[in-house]
Amino acid sequence: MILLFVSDVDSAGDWRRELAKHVPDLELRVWPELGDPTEIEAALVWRPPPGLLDRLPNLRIVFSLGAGVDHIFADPSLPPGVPIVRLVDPYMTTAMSEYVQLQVLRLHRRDPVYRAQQQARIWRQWPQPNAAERRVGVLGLGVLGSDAALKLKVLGFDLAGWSRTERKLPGVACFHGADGLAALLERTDILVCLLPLTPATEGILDAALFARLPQGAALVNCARGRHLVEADLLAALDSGRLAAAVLDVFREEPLPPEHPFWRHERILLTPHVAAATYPPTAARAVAEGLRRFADGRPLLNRVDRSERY
Ligand code: NDP
Ligand code: OXD
Repeated sequence: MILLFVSDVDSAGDWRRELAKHVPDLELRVWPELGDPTEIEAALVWRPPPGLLDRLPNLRIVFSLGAGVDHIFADPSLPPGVPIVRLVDPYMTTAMSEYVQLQVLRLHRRDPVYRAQQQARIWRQWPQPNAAERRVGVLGLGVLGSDAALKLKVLGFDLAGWSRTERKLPGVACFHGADGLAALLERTDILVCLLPLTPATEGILDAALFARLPQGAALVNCARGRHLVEADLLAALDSGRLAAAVLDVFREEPLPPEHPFWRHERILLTPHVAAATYPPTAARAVAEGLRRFADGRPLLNRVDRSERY
Protein backbone atom coordinates (compact mmCIF):
# COMPACT_ATOMS: atom_id res chain seq x y z
CA MET A 1 0.00 0.00 0.00
CA ILE A 2 1.16 3.56 -0.66
CA LEU A 3 0.91 5.94 2.29
CA LEU A 4 1.28 9.68 1.85
CA PHE A 5 2.96 11.47 4.78
CA VAL A 6 1.95 15.12 5.17
CA SER A 7 3.22 17.32 7.99
CA ASP A 8 4.52 20.82 8.57
CA VAL A 9 6.81 19.32 11.23
CA ASP A 10 10.04 17.78 9.94
CA SER A 11 9.54 14.22 11.21
CA ALA A 12 9.23 12.19 7.98
CA GLY A 13 12.60 10.47 8.51
CA ASP A 14 11.62 9.29 11.99
CA TRP A 15 8.26 8.04 10.73
CA ARG A 16 9.82 6.20 7.79
CA ARG A 17 12.23 4.41 10.13
CA GLU A 18 9.62 3.57 12.78
CA LEU A 19 6.85 2.46 10.40
CA ALA A 20 9.33 0.21 8.56
CA LYS A 21 9.80 -1.76 11.79
CA HIS A 22 6.11 -2.69 11.80
CA VAL A 23 5.05 -2.57 8.13
CA PRO A 24 8.13 -3.57 6.09
CA ASP A 25 6.35 -3.59 2.71
CA LEU A 26 4.94 -0.05 3.10
CA GLU A 27 5.75 2.58 0.46
CA LEU A 28 5.88 6.01 2.08
CA ARG A 29 5.68 9.13 -0.04
CA VAL A 30 6.44 12.42 1.64
CA TRP A 31 4.49 15.52 0.66
CA PRO A 32 5.11 17.50 -1.56
CA GLU A 33 6.53 14.52 -3.58
CA LEU A 34 3.16 13.03 -4.54
CA GLY A 35 4.15 10.87 -7.51
CA ASP A 36 1.06 9.53 -9.24
CA PRO A 37 -1.80 10.72 -6.98
CA THR A 38 -4.07 7.90 -8.18
CA GLU A 39 -1.78 5.34 -6.47
CA ILE A 40 -2.21 6.79 -2.98
CA GLU A 41 -4.72 4.91 -0.83
CA ALA A 42 -3.82 6.13 2.67
CA ALA A 43 -2.60 9.39 4.21
CA LEU A 44 -0.92 10.13 7.54
CA VAL A 45 -1.36 13.83 8.21
CA TRP A 46 -0.78 16.81 10.48
CA ARG A 47 -2.35 20.04 9.21
CA PRO A 48 -2.70 18.94 5.58
CA PRO A 49 -2.85 21.86 3.13
CA PRO A 50 -6.52 22.51 2.30
CA GLY A 51 -7.56 20.74 -0.90
CA LEU A 52 -4.68 18.25 -0.90
CA LEU A 53 -6.66 15.19 0.23
CA ASP A 54 -9.37 15.98 -2.31
CA ARG A 55 -6.74 15.63 -5.05
CA LEU A 56 -6.25 11.93 -4.21
CA PRO A 57 -9.04 10.14 -6.12
CA ASN A 58 -8.33 6.70 -4.59
CA LEU A 59 -7.79 7.81 -0.99
CA ARG A 60 -9.50 5.29 1.30
CA ILE A 61 -8.29 6.17 4.80
CA VAL A 62 -6.76 9.10 6.69
CA PHE A 63 -4.66 8.78 9.87
CA SER A 64 -4.07 11.77 12.13
CA LEU A 65 -0.54 12.35 13.40
CA GLY A 66 -2.12 13.78 16.54
CA ALA A 67 -4.88 12.90 18.98
CA GLY A 68 -6.85 15.93 17.84
CA VAL A 69 -8.40 15.96 14.38
CA ASP A 70 -9.52 19.60 14.14
CA HIS A 71 -6.53 20.15 11.80
CA ILE A 72 -8.14 17.71 9.36
CA PHE A 73 -11.65 19.15 9.59
CA ALA A 74 -10.14 22.60 8.95
CA ASP A 75 -10.01 21.55 5.29
CA PRO A 76 -13.36 22.55 3.72
CA SER A 77 -12.81 20.14 0.82
CA LEU A 78 -12.13 17.09 2.99
CA PRO A 79 -13.38 14.14 0.90
CA PRO A 80 -16.64 12.86 2.37
CA GLY A 81 -16.96 9.25 3.47
CA VAL A 82 -13.23 8.54 3.89
CA PRO A 83 -12.66 7.10 7.41
CA ILE A 84 -10.47 9.16 9.73
CA VAL A 85 -8.47 7.46 12.47
CA ARG A 86 -6.98 9.54 15.28
CA LEU A 87 -3.85 8.82 17.26
CA VAL A 88 -4.25 7.05 20.57
CA ASP A 89 -0.89 6.13 22.06
CA PRO A 90 -0.30 5.14 25.71
CA TYR A 91 2.93 7.17 25.66
CA MET A 92 0.94 10.29 24.77
CA THR A 93 -1.68 9.56 27.42
CA THR A 94 0.99 9.22 30.10
CA ALA A 95 2.71 12.40 28.93
CA MET A 96 -0.53 14.39 29.08
CA SER A 97 -1.33 13.13 32.55
CA GLU A 98 2.17 14.08 33.72
CA TYR A 99 1.61 17.57 32.36
CA VAL A 100 -1.80 17.93 33.97
CA GLN A 101 -0.58 16.64 37.33
CA LEU A 102 2.40 19.01 37.22
CA GLN A 103 0.30 22.06 36.39
CA VAL A 104 -2.51 21.28 38.82
CA LEU A 105 0.08 20.81 41.58
CA ARG A 106 1.71 24.13 40.66
CA LEU A 107 -1.61 25.91 40.93
CA HIS A 108 -2.59 24.03 44.09
CA ARG A 109 0.73 24.97 45.72
CA ARG A 110 0.40 28.64 44.57
CA ASP A 111 3.48 28.47 42.36
CA PRO A 112 2.49 31.52 40.23
CA VAL A 113 2.25 33.60 43.42
CA TYR A 114 5.60 32.40 44.75
CA ARG A 115 7.28 32.95 41.35
CA ALA A 116 6.04 36.57 41.36
CA GLN A 117 7.11 37.00 44.99
CA GLN A 118 10.58 35.69 44.11
CA GLN A 119 10.88 38.27 41.30
CA ALA A 120 10.02 41.00 43.82
CA ARG A 121 12.08 39.42 46.68
CA ILE A 122 8.98 39.14 48.86
CA TRP A 123 9.01 36.63 51.72
CA ARG A 124 5.34 35.90 52.36
CA GLN A 125 3.79 32.59 53.39
CA TRP A 126 0.23 31.80 52.33
CA PRO A 127 -2.12 29.25 53.94
CA GLN A 128 -1.96 25.94 52.06
CA PRO A 129 -5.09 23.78 51.84
CA ASN A 130 -4.51 20.08 51.33
CA ALA A 131 -5.39 18.32 48.07
CA ALA A 132 -8.63 16.84 49.39
CA GLU A 133 -9.93 20.39 49.84
CA ARG A 134 -9.02 21.40 46.26
CA ARG A 135 -11.77 20.71 43.75
CA VAL A 136 -10.50 19.92 40.27
CA GLY A 137 -12.82 19.74 37.25
CA VAL A 138 -11.75 18.10 33.99
CA LEU A 139 -13.57 19.07 30.79
CA GLY A 140 -13.46 16.03 28.52
CA LEU A 141 -13.40 12.50 29.92
CA GLY A 142 -12.02 10.76 26.85
CA VAL A 143 -8.72 8.92 26.51
CA LEU A 144 -6.67 11.81 27.92
CA GLY A 145 -9.15 13.43 30.30
CA SER A 146 -10.12 10.22 32.05
CA ASP A 147 -6.49 9.15 32.61
CA ALA A 148 -5.60 12.61 33.92
CA ALA A 149 -8.65 12.67 36.22
CA LEU A 150 -7.84 9.26 37.71
CA LYS A 151 -4.19 10.22 38.30
CA LEU A 152 -5.21 13.51 39.94
CA LYS A 153 -7.53 11.47 42.13
CA VAL A 154 -4.53 9.38 43.22
CA LEU A 155 -2.83 12.63 44.29
CA GLY A 156 -5.78 13.21 46.62
CA PHE A 157 -7.71 15.95 44.81
CA ASP A 158 -11.50 16.18 44.89
CA LEU A 159 -12.29 15.25 41.27
CA ALA A 160 -15.14 15.93 38.87
CA GLY A 161 -15.33 15.56 35.11
CA TRP A 162 -17.56 16.54 32.21
CA SER A 163 -18.34 14.79 28.95
CA ARG A 164 -20.92 14.98 26.16
CA THR A 165 -22.49 11.61 26.91
CA GLU A 166 -22.76 9.97 30.31
CA ARG A 167 -19.48 8.49 31.67
CA LYS A 168 -18.61 6.76 34.91
CA LEU A 169 -15.16 6.91 36.52
CA PRO A 170 -14.43 5.51 39.98
CA GLY A 171 -14.07 8.26 42.58
CA VAL A 172 -14.82 11.03 40.09
CA ALA A 173 -18.09 12.99 40.14
CA CYS A 174 -19.19 12.74 36.50
CA PHE A 175 -21.37 15.33 34.77
CA HIS A 176 -22.48 15.51 31.17
CA GLY A 177 -24.33 17.73 28.74
CA ALA A 178 -25.19 21.41 29.03
CA ASP A 179 -26.85 21.09 32.46
CA GLY A 180 -23.93 19.11 33.81
CA LEU A 181 -21.47 21.85 32.89
CA ALA A 182 -22.98 24.41 35.28
CA ALA A 183 -22.94 21.86 38.11
CA LEU A 184 -19.30 21.00 37.44
CA LEU A 185 -18.16 24.63 37.24
CA GLU A 186 -19.68 25.72 40.51
CA ARG A 187 -17.66 23.07 42.36
CA THR A 188 -14.34 23.62 40.56
CA ASP A 189 -11.29 25.46 41.93
CA ILE A 190 -8.93 24.28 39.16
CA LEU A 191 -10.42 23.68 35.71
CA VAL A 192 -8.54 21.52 33.19
CA CYS A 193 -9.61 21.59 29.54
CA LEU A 194 -9.07 18.35 27.60
CA LEU A 195 -11.90 18.69 25.09
CA PRO A 196 -11.56 18.16 21.36
CA LEU A 197 -11.96 21.32 19.28
CA THR A 198 -15.33 21.08 17.53
CA PRO A 199 -18.04 23.58 16.60
CA ALA A 200 -19.66 22.74 19.98
CA THR A 201 -16.54 23.44 22.07
CA GLU A 202 -14.89 26.33 20.22
CA GLY A 203 -14.76 29.40 22.51
CA ILE A 204 -16.16 27.45 25.47
CA LEU A 205 -13.59 29.00 27.85
CA ASP A 206 -15.20 32.44 27.86
CA ALA A 207 -16.45 35.09 30.28
CA ALA A 208 -19.77 33.27 30.82
CA LEU A 209 -17.95 30.09 31.83
CA PHE A 210 -15.47 31.93 34.06
CA ALA A 211 -18.40 33.68 35.79
CA ARG A 212 -19.72 30.27 36.89
CA LEU A 213 -16.46 29.29 38.58
CA PRO A 214 -15.83 30.21 42.21
CA GLN A 215 -13.97 33.52 42.67
CA GLY A 216 -10.21 32.94 42.40
CA ALA A 217 -10.39 29.67 40.45
CA ALA A 218 -7.60 28.70 38.03
CA LEU A 219 -7.49 27.32 34.50
CA VAL A 220 -5.28 24.79 32.69
CA ASN A 221 -5.84 24.64 28.92
CA CYS A 222 -3.91 21.86 27.25
CA ALA A 223 -6.45 21.07 24.52
CA ARG A 224 -6.62 23.73 21.78
CA GLY A 225 -6.10 27.49 21.70
CA ARG A 226 -9.45 28.05 20.04
CA HIS A 227 -11.28 26.77 23.12
CA LEU A 228 -10.23 29.98 24.85
CA VAL A 229 -11.53 33.51 24.30
CA GLU A 230 -8.25 35.25 25.02
CA ALA A 231 -9.63 38.70 25.87
CA ASP A 232 -12.06 37.11 28.34
CA LEU A 233 -9.19 35.34 30.09
CA LEU A 234 -7.23 38.57 30.44
CA ALA A 235 -10.31 40.34 31.83
CA ALA A 236 -11.01 37.49 34.27
CA LEU A 237 -7.40 37.56 35.52
CA ASP A 238 -7.45 41.35 35.86
CA SER A 239 -10.71 41.34 37.81
CA GLY A 240 -9.57 38.53 40.13
CA ARG A 241 -12.34 36.22 38.94
CA LEU A 242 -9.51 33.87 37.95
CA ALA A 243 -6.31 33.70 40.01
CA ALA A 244 -4.06 32.10 37.38
CA ALA A 245 -3.94 30.22 34.11
CA VAL A 246 -1.61 27.63 32.61
CA LEU A 247 -1.71 27.52 28.82
CA ASP A 248 -0.07 25.03 26.47
CA VAL A 249 -2.04 25.87 23.33
CA PHE A 250 -2.87 29.13 21.57
CA ARG A 251 -5.01 30.54 18.78
CA GLU A 252 -1.83 31.46 16.96
CA GLU A 253 1.17 29.15 17.28
CA PRO A 254 3.98 30.04 17.72
CA LEU A 255 2.58 32.65 20.11
CA PRO A 256 3.60 36.03 18.61
CA PRO A 257 6.35 37.84 20.62
CA GLU A 258 4.11 40.86 21.27
CA HIS A 259 1.26 38.75 22.72
CA PRO A 260 0.27 39.89 26.26
CA PHE A 261 0.23 36.29 27.55
CA TRP A 262 4.06 36.15 27.47
CA ARG A 263 4.51 38.78 30.14
CA HIS A 264 1.38 38.24 32.25
CA GLU A 265 2.34 37.62 35.86
CA ARG A 266 -0.42 35.09 36.43
CA ILE A 267 -0.10 33.13 33.19
CA LEU A 268 2.30 30.23 32.98
CA LEU A 269 2.78 29.02 29.44
CA THR A 270 4.45 26.20 27.52
CA PRO A 271 4.86 25.91 23.72
CA HIS A 272 2.34 23.12 22.87
CA VAL A 273 4.38 20.37 24.46
CA ALA A 274 1.92 18.78 26.89
CA ALA A 275 1.89 15.51 24.95
CA ALA A 276 3.85 15.59 21.71
CA THR A 277 3.50 12.77 19.20
CA TYR A 278 6.42 10.36 19.60
CA PRO A 279 7.04 8.31 16.42
CA PRO A 280 8.61 5.24 18.12
CA THR A 281 5.38 4.49 19.97
CA ALA A 282 2.87 6.26 17.72
CA ALA A 283 4.05 4.24 14.69
CA ARG A 284 2.79 1.08 16.40
CA ALA A 285 -0.71 2.53 16.57
CA VAL A 286 -0.61 3.64 12.93
CA ALA A 287 0.75 0.24 11.83
CA GLU A 288 -2.08 -1.52 13.67
CA GLY A 289 -4.56 0.75 11.90
CA LEU A 290 -3.01 -0.04 8.50
CA ARG A 291 -3.17 -3.79 9.20
CA ARG A 292 -6.80 -3.61 10.30
CA PHE A 293 -7.67 -1.57 7.24
CA ALA A 294 -5.86 -3.99 4.90
CA ASP A 295 -7.59 -7.00 6.54
CA GLY A 296 -11.02 -5.34 6.53
CA ARG A 297 -11.22 -5.53 10.35
CA PRO A 298 -12.98 -2.81 12.40
CA LEU A 299 -10.83 0.29 12.88
CA LEU A 300 -9.87 1.42 16.38
CA ASN A 301 -10.17 5.12 17.31
CA ARG A 302 -12.21 5.98 14.27
CA VAL A 303 -13.46 9.56 14.31
CA ASP A 304 -17.20 10.18 14.33
CA ARG A 305 -17.42 12.57 11.39
CA SER A 306 -20.74 13.98 12.52
CA GLU A 307 -19.35 14.90 15.99
CA ARG A 308 -15.92 15.85 14.52
CA TYR A 309 -13.89 14.01 17.18
P1 NDP B 1 -11.31 11.92 23.14
O1 NDP B 1 -12.03 11.98 21.86
O2 NDP B 1 -10.86 10.59 23.65
O3 NDP B 1 -12.20 12.56 24.31
C1 NDP B 1 -12.94 13.71 24.13
C2 NDP B 1 -13.79 13.95 25.38
O4 NDP B 1 -14.43 15.23 25.25
C3 NDP B 1 -14.90 12.91 25.53
O5 NDP B 1 -15.11 12.63 26.90
C4 NDP B 1 -16.10 13.63 24.95
O6 NDP B 1 -17.37 13.22 25.46
C5 NDP B 1 -15.83 15.06 25.40
N1 NDP B 1 -16.58 16.01 24.57
C6 NDP B 1 -16.53 16.18 23.24
N2 NDP B 1 -17.39 17.12 22.83
C7 NDP B 1 -18.02 17.54 23.95
C8 NDP B 1 -19.05 18.46 24.20
N3 NDP B 1 -19.62 19.17 23.21
N4 NDP B 1 -19.49 18.62 25.46
C9 NDP B 1 -18.93 17.90 26.48
N5 NDP B 1 -17.95 17.00 26.31
C10 NDP B 1 -17.50 16.82 25.06
O7 NDP B 1 -10.06 12.90 23.03
P2 NDP B 1 -8.65 12.82 23.77
O8 NDP B 1 -8.89 12.70 25.22
O9 NDP B 1 -7.78 11.79 23.12
O10 NDP B 1 -8.01 14.24 23.38
C11 NDP B 1 -8.63 15.45 23.74
C12 NDP B 1 -7.94 16.62 23.04
O11 NDP B 1 -6.67 16.89 23.62
C13 NDP B 1 -7.59 16.41 21.56
O12 NDP B 1 -8.72 16.57 20.75
C14 NDP B 1 -6.53 17.46 21.32
O13 NDP B 1 -7.11 18.65 20.86
C15 NDP B 1 -5.92 17.70 22.71
N6 NDP B 1 -4.51 17.29 22.74
C16 NDP B 1 -3.55 18.22 23.07
C17 NDP B 1 -2.23 17.86 23.14
C18 NDP B 1 -1.19 18.83 23.58
O14 NDP B 1 0.01 18.52 23.49
N7 NDP B 1 -1.55 20.01 24.07
C19 NDP B 1 -1.78 16.50 22.84
C20 NDP B 1 -2.86 15.59 22.52
C21 NDP B 1 -4.17 16.00 22.47
P3 NDP B 1 -17.90 11.70 25.27
O15 NDP B 1 -17.04 10.91 26.25
O16 NDP B 1 -19.31 11.78 25.67
O17 NDP B 1 -17.65 11.35 23.85
C1 OXD C 1 -2.38 16.36 19.33
C2 OXD C 1 -1.47 17.44 19.71
O1 OXD C 1 -3.54 16.60 19.01
O2 OXD C 1 -0.25 17.18 19.83
O3 OXD C 1 -1.93 15.20 19.36
O4 OXD C 1 -1.91 18.57 19.92
